[in-house]
Formats: sequence, C-alpha cells, structure tokens
Amino acid sequence: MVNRRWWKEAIVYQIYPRSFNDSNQDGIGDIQGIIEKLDYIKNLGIDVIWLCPIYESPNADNGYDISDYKSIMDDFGNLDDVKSLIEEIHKRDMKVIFDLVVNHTSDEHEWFIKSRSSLDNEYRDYYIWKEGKDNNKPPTNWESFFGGSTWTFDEKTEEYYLHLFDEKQPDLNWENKKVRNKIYKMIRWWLDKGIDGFRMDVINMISKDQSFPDGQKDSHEDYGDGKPYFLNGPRLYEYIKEMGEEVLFDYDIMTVGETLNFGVENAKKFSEFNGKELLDMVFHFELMSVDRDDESKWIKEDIDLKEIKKIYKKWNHGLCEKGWNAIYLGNHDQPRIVSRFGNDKEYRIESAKMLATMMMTMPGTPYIYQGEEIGMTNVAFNDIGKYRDVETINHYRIELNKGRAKVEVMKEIQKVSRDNARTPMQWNDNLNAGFTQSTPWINVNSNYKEINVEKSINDSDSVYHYYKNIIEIRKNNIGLIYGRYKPLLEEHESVFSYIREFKREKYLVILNFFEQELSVEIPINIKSKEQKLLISNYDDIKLNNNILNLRPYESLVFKLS
Ligand code: TEU
Ligand code: CA
Repeated sequence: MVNRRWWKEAIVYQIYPRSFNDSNQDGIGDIQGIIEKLDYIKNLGIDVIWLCPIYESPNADNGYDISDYKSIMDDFGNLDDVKSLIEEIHKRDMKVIFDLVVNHTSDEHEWFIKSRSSLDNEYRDYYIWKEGKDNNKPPTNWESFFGGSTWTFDEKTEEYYLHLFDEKQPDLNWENKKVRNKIYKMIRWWLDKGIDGFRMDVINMISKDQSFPDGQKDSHEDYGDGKPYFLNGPRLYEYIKEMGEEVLFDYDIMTVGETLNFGVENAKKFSEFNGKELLDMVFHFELMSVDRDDESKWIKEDIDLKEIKKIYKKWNHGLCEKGWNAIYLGNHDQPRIVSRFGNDKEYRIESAKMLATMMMTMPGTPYIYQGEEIGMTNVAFNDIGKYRDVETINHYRIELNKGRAKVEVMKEIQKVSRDNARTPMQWNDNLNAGFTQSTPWINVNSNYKEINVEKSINDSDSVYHYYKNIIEIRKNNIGLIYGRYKPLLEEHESVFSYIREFKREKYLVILNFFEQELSVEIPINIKSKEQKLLISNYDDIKLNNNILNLRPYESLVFKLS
C-alpha cells in the first residue's frame, strides 16, 4: 500500500538566487532574473522550486543571516517581485518552497540589537547569553561550524552569546515560548502569501542541552565537539510537533528538514505525529561525508562505492514503510557533483549522466541543484581573493595562522569550498556566461564557453537532455517513485546495481561508478538487450548472455516487467 503525495512524486530544483540570473545588471542574481528563467525550469520537468534565503540580510553568510524575516534583500528585489514570482511559478503549475532559517538570525536583526543592549530588556532571553567561566573564558569549549569558538563576548553587558555558525549569526533561544510564537506567526505570514512549504535550515539544532556541557576534546585539538549537546536536543520533537500543530498542519505543504547526524530512526520518528506528516523528509549528510576525513571536512578522500551502497540501503530500507527520503548529491554548501562523485575531465558528460541516473531511480524525492543539469564543475580559483564564502575565508586564515603552507590550504579549498557551487549559472557563451553584463559578485567559471545552457539545449546528446529524459521516465514509471529497493551485487566495488519493484512493475538499474571498463554478470535475466531498455548513456549495449561489458560510467535502466 502506498501513500501517494504530490511531494513524493515531485522533482525539486534548488535555486541559489545570488548566482542564478541577474536581471538589472548589478552583478547579483535577483527575483526578476528567476522569473525570466521559469520556462527553462519548467521545460526541464521540474515541479517544485526551492529558493535559498531571499530575506533582508547583511550577507555575512549570503542570506543565512536574516535581519528581517518579512522583508526582501534589496539586491534581490522587493515583496512585489516575490508576489509575482509565486504567481508565475503557480501559473506554470509548479510549486515553490522557501528556506526557513530559524535556528539563528543576523546580529543585525532588531531582536538581537535589543537583546544585546542590556541585561534586563524584554528581548534578552530571545538569544542564548551566558557568563564566562574560569576567568571569563567561553561558557563551553564548542567549536563553531565556521571555525573558532561558538561563543562571542559582548562588551556591553559582559556576557557571551552562542552562535553555532558565524558570530554574526546568534542562535535563537527556542526555550522561550515568545520566540517560538513569533516564529510560528512569521511562518503563517509566508504560507498565507501562497508558498508551498519550507526547507528548514539546520532544524535539528534548535534545541540545546540546557546544562551546556563541554564537548569531548583530544589534547591536540583547540576545541571540543559540542554536537552531542546541540544536535537532536531534548526538546526537538516537542518543538517540531508544536510548529505542526500551531501552523503547518493548517496547510497542504511540503517540508524538508536539513538535519546533520539525524539517523534513520529520527527520520522515521519525525515523519509523523498523530497520523499527520511532520517533517515530510530530511536531508541527511551521510553521503556528504563518505569522501571526507573523520576529523576534517577539508580533507577529501577517494570515493568508496561500497560505503555509498550501504548508506542507500540503510535509508531506503529504513524508510520504506514510514517516512520518505530526500535524494541529493550536491547543493550550495557542497562541491559540484560531477567533480566530486564523477570525473569532470574526459568523462564529464558520461559521469554526469550516470549520477543523474542514480538520483532519478532512487526511492525518495530528487533535488537538482542549479547547474547540475548541464554538468557544471568545480571552479578551483587559484587566489584566495576570488573566494567569497565566510567558511572558506575563515579556514584559510585559521590554517595559515597555524603555520600551514598556502599551497596546501589552497588545494583543500579548491576541492571542498562551498564557492564551487556558488559561481554564476552558465547560460550561454556571452560575457560572464550571460549571467550579468556587469562584474559578477563572484567570478564565472572559466569553462563557460564549453559548458552552458544554450549549448546544452542545442545538443541532443547533452547532460541537459539526459536529465530531461530521465525525469520524464521517472514520471511515467510510478514504480521508480514508489517501488521497493533491492540491492544487487552488493560486494562489487565499482558497479552499483539495484532493482525497483512495484506491484507487477520491475526495473533494473546498472551503473558503472568509475572510469575503468569492466565486465559484470547480471544476476537477473535480461532477455533481449533492446527489449526494455528505458535509458542509457551510450548508444548501444554490450550484452552477451547476461554478461554486460560496461564502458566508463556506463549506466542503464531496464524495465524488466
Ligand atoms: O548549512 C548547515 C551545515 O551544517 C553545513 O552544510 C554548512 O554549510 C557547512 O558544511 C559547515 O561546515 C546550512 C546552510 O545550508 C548553509 O548555507 C548555512 O551557512 C548554514 O546552514 C547556516 O545557516
Ligand atoms: Ca541584480
């Protein structure tokens, strides 16, 4: 029995507005720029657009530091632009979800300005303030996601405030019911404008262990690990449930939580309350750490396919009865997927298509990040001055202060920096890839003459057309959406293969995950090669008695019955 929902059958397209399309030639993408491109998005087969934050913000973290939830960032436009954006999206029979960033605000939000002004004002308790300990050291040894302590001392009132991210992103105090009420009201205000849901930024960080213990720390480390005390905290379920009851349950919307270290059990638990959907799905980070060193996100390791298989199996089986998956390989915080999981040189096209095949044949709702559909690559600027991201710039500064060599640190940044995904969308081979006619806020990737939307649309063999085809195939084959997931060849180190089964429908997916050519015996009878091949990224098939010869990144999807 499947529980059909529109958001389970949707394909989502994520827009990072700053880098999408500049309509007024000031070098920054904007709302009108998005409106200009809605037909392009619709044509790809998209149902839902997820818009990264567009609210008023001093941009310490590109809009994830909000100074007013109900105003629009000047760079992007105004509320009227947003109203027409929502209208134009709905006109095209698509939906739109916004980013909900309520773990923290900007330090320029009026709540925080008031909060920091004295010890006893009515907003003091909107944020998390603590006295220093042992000679006025920070209240805990936690390390911020962007480097340094999670606590900043404020001279005015001589206390520390908590910020899990930048010091310009103070954490809200969710223990305070007034804060929660204001947030629920703000959510209702946006839903009444007609948006169709939310992507909830770091939502499993909102409840903190109120005893604020120090985190574990090895002697060679400067900071301790606070994650056990602010991830999946004691009141998290209560808050999400309350948000549902006080506002979300009144609307037919979709919600996707961004949840670090959440786990399948939580994903299940949080998917429902009293028969109503709570967090419809979550972005877990397990695939985002398969190629990273345990201690540092900046150390890139090789791809281990068996690890990837294990993660999909765990989540696909874990959420097959209850809950739902969100499928993504990249976003605005991650390197470009073809550079990371594929090969952005001689097999860029083949590997981008292989990754698309995997995403579109997995159980769960697929999320495409802007540019992925034309196989955009990492940028690898050679000069730190070209980077814009606070996390990257901090990393550079902190590591150089430790005495590390510039070249070494730059190598890490080139592979891992979030700016890899934030260079402007490549529309055509004109100046600045058609993104803007003035100087873009961040440089365009120099490969834009080779990789751009216009060229991709004109080439029937492009990554773009492959995405378009496979999206259509997914929509026409409900078994690819709701079918059960059965892994095959689980011990194979370079071929990823699985079955999707739904009532009488049966699909077989075979992906050569690497560039080595190889032969593999498929443990399922494929009667004739042309029989039911739905899609492949090569022109022909090399099949002989169930032995498949797979070329670099070759991917095939069969409909067996
Ligand atoms: O990201 C949260 C997060 O934990 C990471 O993905 C983060 O970007 C990075 O990897 C830290 O090392 C969300 C947003 O997606 C991100 O853009 C924001 O910077 C962050 O929250 C704060 O709002
Ligand atoms: Ca602009």
